[in-house]
Amino acid sequence: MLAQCRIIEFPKIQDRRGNLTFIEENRHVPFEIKRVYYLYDVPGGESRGGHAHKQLQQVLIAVSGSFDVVLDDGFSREKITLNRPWQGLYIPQMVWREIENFSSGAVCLVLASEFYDEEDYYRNYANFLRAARGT
Ligand code: T46
Repeated sequence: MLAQCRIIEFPKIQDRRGNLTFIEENRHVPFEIKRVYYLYDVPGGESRGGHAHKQLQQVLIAVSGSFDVVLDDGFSREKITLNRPWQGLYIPQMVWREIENFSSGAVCLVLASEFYDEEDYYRNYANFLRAARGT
């Protein structure tokens, strides 16, 4: 599953008045966008995430500032820094994620393929590992 995580480059319209990036479902992200949410005002040293999803696919974007995303598919781990508002990180289902090292003023915008459903979460790492490894 980690191999399916990837950085997506969105269109960037550069202008002397400032830059503009747009995102269209099923074109720039590989799913229909059913939900948008964002993380902001994250205190220094705090982290978010610490779970995986059974079905949900998401794209994370650092629309302001920067943060690190630690990805874990139950077999290997990788850390990716997001700090460019024209890039998104695609995360498919069954990938444990932790979001940490938020810069001051960072905003993490998330595009999600499904409505919010607590039943879709693995919030316990041992349970996630069992499911990911099929043990
Ligand atoms: C993820 C990272 C990046 C809702 O009611 N609706 C929502 O759409 C979401 C995302 C959360 N909630 C509720 C559920 C909890 O009572 O908000 C509370 C905090 O959620 P959570 O602890 O899951 O927040 P994060 O920042 O740890 O994780 C969230 C997403 O849940 C997760 O899918 O990938 O952001």
